[in-house]
Amino acid sequence: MPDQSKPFLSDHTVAFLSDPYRFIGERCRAEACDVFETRLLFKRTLCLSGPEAAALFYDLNRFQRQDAAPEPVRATLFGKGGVQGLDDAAHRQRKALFMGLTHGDALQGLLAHAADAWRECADEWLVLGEELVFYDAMRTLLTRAACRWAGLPQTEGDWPERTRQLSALFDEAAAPGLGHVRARMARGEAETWLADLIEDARAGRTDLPEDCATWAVAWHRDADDALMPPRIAAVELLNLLRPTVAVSVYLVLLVHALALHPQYRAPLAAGDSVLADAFIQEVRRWYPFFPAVAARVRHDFLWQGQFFREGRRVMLDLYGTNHDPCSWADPEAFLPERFLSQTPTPFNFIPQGGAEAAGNHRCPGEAITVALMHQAMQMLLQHLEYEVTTQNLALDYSRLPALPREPLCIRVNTVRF
Ligand code: MYR
Repeated sequence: MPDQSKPFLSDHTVAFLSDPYRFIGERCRAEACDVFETRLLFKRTLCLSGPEAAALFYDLNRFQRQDAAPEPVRATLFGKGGVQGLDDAAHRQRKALFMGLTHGDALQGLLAHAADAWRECADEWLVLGEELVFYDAMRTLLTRAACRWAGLPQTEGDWPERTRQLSALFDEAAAPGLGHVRARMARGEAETWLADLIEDARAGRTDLPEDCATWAVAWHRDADDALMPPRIAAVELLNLLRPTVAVSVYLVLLVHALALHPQYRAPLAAGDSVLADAFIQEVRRWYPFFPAVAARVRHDFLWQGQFFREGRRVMLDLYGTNHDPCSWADPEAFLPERFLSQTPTPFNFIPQGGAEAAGNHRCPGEAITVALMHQAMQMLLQHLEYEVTTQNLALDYSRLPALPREPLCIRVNTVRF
């Protein structure tokens, strides 16, 4: 098979990191292609964008996930040895654990804890009477909900520390210099804390309830029928806690969208659930969240004239695919109504990955994300009266995760439960 790779390729890591959400999509559109090869973190990398490329990327015969994410991502955001880097039967078995803990009764349990945390926090905000940095407030609220749901023994005094630790894993992973070091340290501390707890649970030294997520992780059996090593179990428990706290990013973006598009507030406050679905999906389509996902080529092949060499890293552009003009009319416009007439496919609407979750590598936590966004919308529009006090709402697309350049602040004037 002809390898048409260019013999020399300059490194584009700096360009990628300065605009991580738009780097792949803009180049694909400029060159009218779905794939190009570049060098990122000094390694040749094939970058893919668009629904056809997404369908290719999730072909499990062509790509695998082992060692796909760059080391800095595994050392902070994902952890090492977790579900994101597994393939085939090992992946399916581990994924079943996550599917069980992110749907049905487990999802309802998390929502109930989140509802309690909203009530507690809203009372605290009212007593404080000050402007709230909404991202900080949501990270605290979701840390409480996630840790209680997981059955983690907690004392009230732990919340700031646990919020800092869990937030650092996604909020500082891509930060320059010391920020990234803090993320690595937070991962080490959090894994030690949870690995000890898993060992205690298995040895009968805790009074964890048997229906909680920590218990399910502690006693999950892998495809080889063995319990996970405690450190890997800790990584997987963090794969439940961290993304739940990271939904705080989407909750900031939800408030941002409500502030910029106030015409939707009245029908949403009146309980129009069809519009609420559409609005939330449009937030997930329009706003940047996770920039790209990675895989490695299983065997040599040719696609759209591009040679895919075995072992080469491939990155699929999530943000750019959600803004692909072939799939979305007027993709840069924020139009919730588009979801009333257009049914998204598993490959053109991929804010948390494409294909399907159980047997492939789509994020299993999508239902949790959407449910927490619905709950937040209801709390904000039906149970609170608040005003956004930040003047400049411009987004910082160079930040990972992207957020408003100036922290989005709200003042809560009334709470009604
Ligand atoms: C999750 O916790 O899985 C969801 C996180 C959502 C936002 C994360 C965006 C940050 C990407 C970090 C890349 C790290 C590069 C070293």
